[in-house]
Amino acid sequence: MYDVNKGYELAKEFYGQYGVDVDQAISVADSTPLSMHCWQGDDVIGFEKEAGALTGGIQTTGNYPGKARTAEELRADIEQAMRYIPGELKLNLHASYQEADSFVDRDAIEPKHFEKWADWAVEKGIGLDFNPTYFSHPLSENGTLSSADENVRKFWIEHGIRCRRIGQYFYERTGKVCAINHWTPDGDKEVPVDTLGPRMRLKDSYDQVFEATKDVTGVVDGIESKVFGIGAESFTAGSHEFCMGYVMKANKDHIIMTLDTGHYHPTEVVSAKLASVFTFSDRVLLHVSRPVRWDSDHVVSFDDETRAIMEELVRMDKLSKTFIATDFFDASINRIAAWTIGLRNTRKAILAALLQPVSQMKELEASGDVSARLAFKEEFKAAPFALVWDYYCEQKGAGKGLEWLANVRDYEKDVLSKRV
Ligand code: RNT
Ligand code: ZN
Repeated sequence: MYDVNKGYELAKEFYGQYGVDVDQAISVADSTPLSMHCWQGDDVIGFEKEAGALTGGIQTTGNYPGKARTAEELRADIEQAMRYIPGELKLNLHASYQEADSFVDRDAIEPKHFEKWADWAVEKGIGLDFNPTYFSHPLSENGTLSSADENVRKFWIEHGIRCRRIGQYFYERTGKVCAINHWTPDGDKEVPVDTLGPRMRLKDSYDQVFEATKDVTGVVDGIESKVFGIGAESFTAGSHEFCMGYVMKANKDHIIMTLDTGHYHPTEVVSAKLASVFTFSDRVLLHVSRPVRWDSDHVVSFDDETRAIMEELVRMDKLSKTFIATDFFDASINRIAAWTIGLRNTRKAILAALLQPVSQMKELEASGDVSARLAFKEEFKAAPFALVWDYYCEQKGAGKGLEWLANVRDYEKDVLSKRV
């Protein structure tokens, strides 16, 4: 039987050689909130009474049996996954996950339609984050906040306003700041002749949303850009330059950038952007995902880029200034396994980044010893952080290694497979 304590002791000796405090690393990794996205559990469909297909240029692929069909089922599945994800969590909801008794359109949603989610979060002692759903709706087919149709634009502005009020409600119920993420799919299959008009309207719409809700407290707003979506390959109103420009010009504490790891050209990486953003902004919202050749939203992997992002945040001392949210949707595997793997990887990357002698590495760099800098960076790629990870997971009751897999299989057999 593998003894995690032995591994932990050995790892402590290893890291001790470099002055790295293992317990401190565990404690910081553990208390860094991760916002777990609800939409992995039902393929981004939600519970509106007239829910239609997923639109907006994003796509889930796969037809793995057992997806949640009701909010009760989704909460039960989230609870399952949460058992195997150690550390502080929040739940990230989309407006389309409302629980009104009868159909309530997006421009009419109110806090009461999310009361059951709030009750559940309070009972679990976790925070809630939120997202306006500017897609998968009959009025979202030709643009939302950037639409040239003033009635359509008004509808979505009202949706944004309603969402900020619901964000405040979540803050009041949970006592934790609600991070709201604004992402619009607005774009075009071809490059439009007028590329400025949609941007001016998008800017005006955000201005109106924020102006109408300037009394709202306990909310921060991420503005998420994207390079392109399916069907809108040539033009995106909310491009990176647009969103960065909007956030910087707004110059308000609560308006920040959202960087989604799948939303850039394939050779661009978010890890290389963070320091520039933090030069001009105090906080950032991250959507951790895994783009495979495009914004495919694969389950987060413990890969070089995820690790590089967490290393950047740790080295800049910006972990506590970053709202870290996951954003992926894989319908080809057990959805609870997807959550567990993706969220564990995200947390593991944070821990691995913390288990490095950052101040010593900074000193070497400052003294011009770039050979040692490279030697250190390379050495810690294969340091025994997995031993610390296993110990931590066991301490938290989340199960070391792959222990969670048997439980997820049991739940699939007992619960998921019965959903038809
Ligand atoms: C889409 C964006 C957006 C969505 C969620 C569901 O490309 O990443 O964040 O994934 O809002
Ligand atoms: Zn995203």
